[in-house]
Amino acid sequence: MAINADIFYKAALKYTQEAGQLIREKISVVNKTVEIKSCEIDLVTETDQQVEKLLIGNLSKEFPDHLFIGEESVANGTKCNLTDDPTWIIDPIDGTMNFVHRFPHSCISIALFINKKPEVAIIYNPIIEQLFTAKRGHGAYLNGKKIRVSGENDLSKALIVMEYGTSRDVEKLKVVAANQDMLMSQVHGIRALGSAALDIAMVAMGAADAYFEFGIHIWDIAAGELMVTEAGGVIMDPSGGPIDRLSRRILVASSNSLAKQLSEKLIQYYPTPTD
Ligand code: LIP
Repeated sequence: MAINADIFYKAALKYTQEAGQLIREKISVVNKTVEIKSCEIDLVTETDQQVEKLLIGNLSKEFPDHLFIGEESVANGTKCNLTDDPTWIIDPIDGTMNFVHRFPHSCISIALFINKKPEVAIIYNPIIEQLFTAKRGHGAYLNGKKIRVSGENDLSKALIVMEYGTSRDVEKLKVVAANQDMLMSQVHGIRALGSAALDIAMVAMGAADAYFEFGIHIWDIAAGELMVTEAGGVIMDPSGGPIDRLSRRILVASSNSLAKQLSEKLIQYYPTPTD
């Protein structure tokens, strides 16, 4: 039976724009109150908690039978389990470290999965007003304008996005640095925005050609998956195999050929559930 995503999309858009107001109000606060999560560079602020509460509170009222996977709810002990049931996957502030530093690249990332497939996705940076939206089968948009990936298929002409992440694990940092060194002399350039959702959105809009990371969580990439595929791009495991959304590993690219070239060169890292 075809899913009428419009109702879900309209509700998600309304509450995401409302939550965006909270972020706009709080970003300029100089000494924000932060709590440390898994390590001293994995932080959470009051605003992360407030945005997640606002989204889950309102969406669960409108759709009482829907389930939720939220970054902060999972941090507080809720199970992270994707079933066939309608499930909203939420990162209230993707790019929390940026938010803490007032670096204007943070966003709300929200996606609705039904039968383990993304149907609706929104990535909203309320600070510089970038609203990325997608509905399955209806394309991807930035501020209402249709977006497409670059289609780049030559690694030597590619702009690559990669991140260091929130882990101080020595082995992981060695692999990230080695990949950066290896790529530096072979591509047009390397960038890091500090937000997986915005990194993927850059590929979806054709502003970058590929992004990969080890150590992200399903809430960092859930909306980005539909955004980049509706914009004509590809998503997979960094080794070139199919994506496993709970593996904490991702590669997206503007073409299959570019993804293949990149995955064949990458030094692989397999995060444990806790690192
Ligand atoms: C962030 C990710 C980013 C990663 C950071 C952090 P958060 O998510 O979006 O890609 O490099 O370490 O995990 O914690 O800001 O929601």
